[in-house]
Amino acid sequence: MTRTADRREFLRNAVFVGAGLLLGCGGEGDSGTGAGGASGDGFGGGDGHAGPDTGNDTSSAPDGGTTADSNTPVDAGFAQDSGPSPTDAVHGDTGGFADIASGDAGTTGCPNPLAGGQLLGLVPFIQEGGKLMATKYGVGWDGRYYCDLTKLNLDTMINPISEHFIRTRYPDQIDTTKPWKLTIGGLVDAPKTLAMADISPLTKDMGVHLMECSGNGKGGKFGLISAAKWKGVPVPKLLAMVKPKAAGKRVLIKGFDGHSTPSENNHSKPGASWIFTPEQLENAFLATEMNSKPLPEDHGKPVRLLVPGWYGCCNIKWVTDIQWVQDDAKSTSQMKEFASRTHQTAAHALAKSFKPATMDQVAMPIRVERWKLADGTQAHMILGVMWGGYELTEKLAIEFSAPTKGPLHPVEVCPKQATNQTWTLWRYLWNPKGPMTAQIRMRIDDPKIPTRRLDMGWYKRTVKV
Ligand SMILES: Nc1nc2c(c(=O)[nH]1)N[C@H]1C(S)=C(S)[C@@H](COP(=O)(O)O)O[C@H]1N2
Ligand SMILES: [Mo]
Repeated sequence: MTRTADRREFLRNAVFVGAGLLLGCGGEGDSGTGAGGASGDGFGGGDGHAGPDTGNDTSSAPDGGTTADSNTPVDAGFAQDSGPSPTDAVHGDTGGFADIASGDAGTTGCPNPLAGGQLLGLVPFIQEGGKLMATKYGVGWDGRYYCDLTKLNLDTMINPISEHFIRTRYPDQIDTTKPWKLTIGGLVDAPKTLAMADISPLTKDMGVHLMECSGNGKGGKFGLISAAKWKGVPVPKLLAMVKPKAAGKRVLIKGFDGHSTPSENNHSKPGASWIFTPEQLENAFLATEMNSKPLPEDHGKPVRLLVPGWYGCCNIKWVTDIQWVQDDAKSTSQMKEFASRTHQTAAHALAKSFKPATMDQVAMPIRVERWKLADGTQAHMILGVMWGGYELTEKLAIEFSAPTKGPLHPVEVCPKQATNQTWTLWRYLWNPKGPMTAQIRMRIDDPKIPTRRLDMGWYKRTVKV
C-alpha cells in the first residue's frame, strides 16, 4: 500500500471524538516538590553518573532520581510517586491528531491495524512534567522552549521554527549595531575575519538534522528534542581558509555567551565553546538558515554550529570564533558543565580526554492512543520515535515493565529507518491485559549497537491504562 493511500485510509477510519481541549501547553501545573534545583537543562542539576539500570522497577536512580547527584532525566518539578494529577485522566483529547490530518502523504506508510476503529483520545504519560510546555519563557541561559512531542507532525517529522526546542535564549549583550564577524584564527599563519556577506555565498542545503539537549528529561516531558531543515557552510570549508601552524591540532569553536541575567543557582556557566579534532568536524556546518528562514535569534542568529549526531550542547550558537589550538588545550567550561550528560567519565581538564559527545541509538514513545475497535473492544496504539546511533537498525523492541518486567516485543519501524541524522517514527499495537500502570521502555535488541541511555532507563515513560 502506498503511503498516501494508507494515510487516507487511516484518516477515513479515525473518528474524532471530543472537543479536543489540548493539554500540554502548561496544563500540568507545577508539582513543585521534585528533586534538584529549580533551573537547569531539563535536568536534575547533578553531574554524577547513574549506574546501569538494575531492572528494579521501583526506585533505581534512572527512574526515581532519588540520588541527589545522579545523572537522571528527572528534574525539578517531578514529584516522585505523586501519582496522576487531575489532568492525567484519560480525556477526550485528540491532541495532535489534527496535525496528522493536515498532511497528505503519511510518514508511517504502514498498514493501519486499527482500520475500522475509532480514536477515543490520548493516554497521558504520568509521573513526569512540571515544566511549562510549548511556551517560550525565561531569559538567557535559563530561557527555554519545551516542545510538545504529542503534537509532532508525523507527516514531515520536522518542527516548525516556533515549535523547535530552545535551550538558552538570545543573549541581551550582543551588540546588534555592529555587523557580525567570524574570526578563523588561533595557531595559524594568518587569521581571517569574515562578514556574513562572505559566509552566505558559501552556504548550501545540509538536510534535516535532529538536535537533542543532553539534559532532555522527564520534567519537560522529553521536549528538548527537535528536527529542522538546515542550510549552512561546511566547517572544513572554513578551516581550509587558514593554514594552521604545526602546533595547531584541535579546533575550538566559540560562541557569544554574554547575558546580563545570571543563570538561576549558577546552573549554567558562561563560555559556550567546544573543542574538536578536525576529523570530528568533517560533517559539521555553520548554519545560517533553519527551515528556509534566516536563523532566528534564539537559535543562534546569525550563525550557529551543528555537528550531526552530537548532543545539542556542542552546537554552539552565535558563533564568533574558530580557533586552531594545541593538542593539550584545556577543556572549556561548557565541556565540563556537560561532561556527565555527554557520557564522559569525568569533567576532564584536557579537551583531548573527552570522547565524542555523540548520541547512541535511542527510542521513546511519544503518543499512546486509545482506540475503540469495530467489535467494541479497546486497543492502544503506541507511537514513538527512534533517533541517534551510527548505523541503521531493525532491532527496535518494546518492554513493559509492569505489572512485571516483561519480555521484549519486536517493533516494526515503518518505513524502515533510512538515516541516523534525524528521527524515525514507529508504532506498536498494545493490548494491555486489564487496568494497569505500565512503564514503557524501548530497547535495541542487538548487542553490537551501543545504547548507553537506553541501558540507563533514561527514556522510560509511564502510562496508566
Ligand atoms: N552560545 C551558546 N550556544 C549554545 C548554548 C548556550 O548556552 N550558549 N547552549 C547549547 C545547548 S546546551 C543546546 S541543547 C543547544 C540548543 O540549541 P537550540 O536552542 O537552537 O535548540 O544550543 C547550544 N548552544
Ligand atoms: Mo543542551
